[in-house]
Amino acid sequence: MADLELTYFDFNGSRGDECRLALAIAGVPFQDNRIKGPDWPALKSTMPFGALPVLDIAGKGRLTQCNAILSYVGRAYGLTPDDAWAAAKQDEVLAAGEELRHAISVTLRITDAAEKQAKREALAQTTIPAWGASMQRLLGAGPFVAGDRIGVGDLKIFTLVKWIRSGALDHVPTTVLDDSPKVIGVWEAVGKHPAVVAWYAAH
Ligand SMILES: N[C@@H](CCC(=O)N[C@@H](CS)C(=O)NCC(=O)O)C(=O)O
Repeated sequence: MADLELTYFDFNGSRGDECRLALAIAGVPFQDNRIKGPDWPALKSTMPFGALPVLDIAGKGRLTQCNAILSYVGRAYGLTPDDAWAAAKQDEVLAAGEELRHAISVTLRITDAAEKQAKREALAQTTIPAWGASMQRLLGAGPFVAGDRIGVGDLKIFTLVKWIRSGALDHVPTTVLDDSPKVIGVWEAVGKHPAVVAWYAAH
């Protein structure tokens, strides 16, 4: 077993991808286990919370919950500031990011087209821009949450903005966060980070 094994689904996005990016930016070698959809039902019951991502750490054990994984990687490998206040500001972004992700994710399971459209329009008109405005108020001069040093909070913002701007969410305009330019700025800065460019070139 590798010292670190990150297990997630076989696509470049969401909760597992931000953990992969953290490890890649930190320059830590890890086994990148990518689970194909058909293999998931048999694996699900073997996961502590029946969900991914999970990080297996040699000599320690198995860690679940994307924010806990990001916090661990950040603290162990230099992507969370040493200062307690600055570290808590990263945690704040992680938690706020999961709130938005949850609000969007529940609409993925709606099967009634009219209901889905109504819920997505509410996200587009209220939930997402309000989240963007709140996040914008948290951010300073940038380009990253902590200034000129990338941290795990930036990866949370990056994967969320990437998802929203991908056009994958019907009834949610890709421009929905454009009134929050500092949030968009974090997405742009992470996307240009050399380690992120190199990671996506290889995956
Ligand atoms: N609270 C968990 C949520 C994990 C989660 O819901 N993961 C999704 C993928 S992003 C999953 O495993 N879905 C498959 C399933 O629940 O069967 C976290 O933050 O990691």
